[in-house]
Amino acid sequence: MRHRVSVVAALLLAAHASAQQPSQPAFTFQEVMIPVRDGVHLQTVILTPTDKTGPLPILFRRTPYGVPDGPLPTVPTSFKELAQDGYILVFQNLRGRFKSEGVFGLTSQVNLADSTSTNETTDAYDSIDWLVKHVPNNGTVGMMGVSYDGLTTAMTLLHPHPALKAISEQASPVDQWMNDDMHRYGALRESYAFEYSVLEQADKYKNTNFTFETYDTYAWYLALGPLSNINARYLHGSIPFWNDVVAHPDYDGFWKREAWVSQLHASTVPNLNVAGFWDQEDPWGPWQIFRHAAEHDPDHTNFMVAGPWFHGQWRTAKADSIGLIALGGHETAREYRETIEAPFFRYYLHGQGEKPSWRATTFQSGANRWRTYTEWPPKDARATNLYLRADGTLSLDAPTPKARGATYREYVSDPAHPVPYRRRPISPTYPAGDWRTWEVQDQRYVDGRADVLTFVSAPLDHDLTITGELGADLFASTSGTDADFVVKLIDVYPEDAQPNAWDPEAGPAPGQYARSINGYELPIAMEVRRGRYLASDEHPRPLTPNKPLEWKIPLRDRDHVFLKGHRLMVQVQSTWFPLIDRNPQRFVPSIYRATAADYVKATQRVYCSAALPSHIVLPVMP
Ligand code: PG9
Repeated sequence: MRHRVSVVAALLLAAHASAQQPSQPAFTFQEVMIPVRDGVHLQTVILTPTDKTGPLPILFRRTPYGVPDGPLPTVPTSFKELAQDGYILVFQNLRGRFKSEGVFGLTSQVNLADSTSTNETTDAYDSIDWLVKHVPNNGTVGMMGVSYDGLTTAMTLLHPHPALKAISEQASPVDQWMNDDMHRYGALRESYAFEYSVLEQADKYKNTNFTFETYDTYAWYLALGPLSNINARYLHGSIPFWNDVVAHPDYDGFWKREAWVSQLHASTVPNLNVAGFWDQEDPWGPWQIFRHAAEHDPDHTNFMVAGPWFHGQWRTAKADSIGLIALGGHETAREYRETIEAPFFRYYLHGQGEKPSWRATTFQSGANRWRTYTEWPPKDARATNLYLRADGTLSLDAPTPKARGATYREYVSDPAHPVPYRRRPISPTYPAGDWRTWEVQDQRYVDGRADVLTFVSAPLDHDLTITGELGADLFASTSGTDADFVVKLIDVYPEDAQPNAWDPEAGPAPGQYARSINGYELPIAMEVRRGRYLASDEHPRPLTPNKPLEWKIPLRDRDHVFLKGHRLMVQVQSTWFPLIDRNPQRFVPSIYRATAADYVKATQRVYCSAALPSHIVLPVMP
């Protein structure tokens, strides 16, 4: 198959359930070209299970990554739990991808006022209309998918076809300037935005992995210099989405139109939103869809599930760990599919079983247990400030005006030596590599760098549970006129969290020492903010050198237990490269037109005084 090796395509690509080759394929195969309202035809594959009779629901997925090119011999692992109930699987390439006609815009714009315009909402509507008329079915259609396929699923909420009875959007982005794949509050996700644009727009007929000249992509991005060199040296204006990114640095009409979720104000179709707490691509969108749909949800059809997962990990065979972090013997992916996803579609598409009684279900990390909530965030969570102290400690006590000593900590941020966002060498984003689990990487690799501030608490004398939305409230200044601040909240494991796995006489085998969680610094929440957008997303402004400002940095929804004996840590830094492009630290009208001379060192201060008390806001459960 032509898919990129990605969890996005895992529904099809996952290891097959059975090692034995069955005598007949699990699904029959049919390829059709479905016409939509503007006459474009979309390449669509219909897979009908061979072990079921009678009218079945259709489960539809719309993707830019390619569809199966033949019958599936066995049931894919990630679909096993659903397959027991029986679904006709339909896969469609988005307009402009592979054999689908039209142009692939890599866009989420929807103009509901113009019924003649086409977009992912109308293409889904027209395709469902065709499917229910041409494929024998039980009168119900469901949609589901991860990431781009989650986006095309979620966008049906804006104008659903009447036959669409349930969807599960999983890791769908909703506003690519605010968060998820392409930016974080206007700070460009350089490596992702660039490599993804190439992946999907270099060649209509395949997913294209950019070829780097250096083994370590950190070195490639650093040698690249200013971002304008991407077009000048490599793309030459050939990738439309990249051109859009660099033409629209600020939150202008282009990005606001892309933010399709701003048009969603009700739960229009029963929807199971799924998010990963360590999703390295789209951790934020599902929570926004959940909140927007909750604005009007009288029948309670809007649900949220979140777990300890990287992007799409809930579609892998087990997910009994993420990186080195074990999940208490739970096979979280299988358990999710068996006890949540399959019953959800069974209820809405087969009319069997019961509607979920909860609003949100999470797999709570640290404690490693499933939790259900009748409301999210739970009301009993109490906002609690964790203060950054000038002596490098963290404390629940605010600094007092009488406290003596330093009132801030400072470091020099140098764009010529940016902090790597994960340990070097950094593999390309696609295919494979270490991208999927970088968000759980042990942060000891930057601890002690002169341009990373570390604050750490005493060991906890009781478990500390945080459930709900977190945020950082930094008081910080820069000697420059623009700056980034990155905040990380970290769970520090005790030095003796687990017994050594080796014989004390023989010592560890090569590589084994680093595979322990003793002293591990596990990121729980990380985010960046860019100074030019502190006052306005639409109209960037220079910062006043050395003037302390309040930097509110949202750290998203979480459900984690810091166990007794663990310590909390906060790290603050001003580069996170090449995940986030380097801020020149000198204000320029557009960073995408900055020259090499614009990138300058700056001294950053983080204040820890009674008047300027930098802190993290934790939703602490009683
Ligand atoms: N994170 C990918 C994506 C989704 C939507 C838009 C752009 C990129 C994906 O994995 O599909």
